[in-house]
Amino acid sequence: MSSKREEILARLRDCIVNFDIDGIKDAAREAIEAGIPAYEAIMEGMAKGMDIVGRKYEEGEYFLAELIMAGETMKEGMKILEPYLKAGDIPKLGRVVIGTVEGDLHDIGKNIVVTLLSASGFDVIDLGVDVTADKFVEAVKQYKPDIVGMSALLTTTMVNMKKVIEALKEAGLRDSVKIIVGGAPLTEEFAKEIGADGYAPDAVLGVEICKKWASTARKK
Ligand code: B12
Repeated sequence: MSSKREEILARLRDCIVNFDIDGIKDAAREAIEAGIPAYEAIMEGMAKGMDIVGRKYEEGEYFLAELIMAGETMKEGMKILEPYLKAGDIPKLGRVVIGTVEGDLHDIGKNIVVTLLSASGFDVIDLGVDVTADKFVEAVKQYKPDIVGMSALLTTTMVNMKKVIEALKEAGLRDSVKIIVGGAPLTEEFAKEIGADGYAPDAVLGVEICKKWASTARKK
């Protein structure tokens, strides 16, 4: 049983690293048939694969296309494993409310961030695109997230991130969340200027920052 378990978990991991969509479906089904809890198959199998993909991306061996393909492969595996997850099975790292800011319809990058955050164990509420400051404020009231993520791809819309932060301040909610921003035209300097807590030039580094925040929050 134990070696069979190891073999299936290794296959789940390798299928993510090699973007093997057919393979991941077979491996996910076999995991269930072999009695491996869905949670273990996700965290000890697929998520380990995503860690490797993230490292390869940082080292320049993989590029954006590979990140997207790994994310798609993970989604296919999740479709099979998710129905077997028991409520409360996954100890969540925290909750993230994320969206592309008002006036901006670009969501490819934001969606990668969403996929990687989910794969890392965050509970992610994706507000979609063209999200107004009011919608962000409402979502923070409703979902009480630990982190708010914002994406912008246009120089004309990145300024709307500041509006969201101001609106959160006005609603008395600013200090209840950490704020991370990203998107091609942004810089670390801009993020500081608007009062965000973090900025990342890519999804992998963004998730690392969120994980760091989650671990310091747990230590408190
Ligand atoms: C695809 C695309 C579109 C698609 C969007 C489809 C979609 N569903 O997203 C469509 C065709 C709709 C589009 C429309 C427009 N676009 Co356009 N588009 C692009 C393009 C080619 C690629 C963007 C992209 O997806 N990149 C790939 C993703 C993965 O990268 P990314 O978004 O940067 O995300 C990564 C990081 O930035 C980071 N990240 C992103 N968000 C976040 C959030 C957080 C919290 C964190 C931590 C990290 C993070 O992680 C991601 C992964 O590592 C870019 C050019 C370019 N090369 O960037 C132009 C570009 C962004 N568009 C541009 C323009 C001008 C427009 C239009 C105004 C064109 C027009 N005249 O109609 C419209 C605007 C529509 C609107 N209101 O939003 C300009 C912007 C110029 C500027 N500086 O403002 C660009 C730069 C093209 C150019 N060179 O002129 N576009």
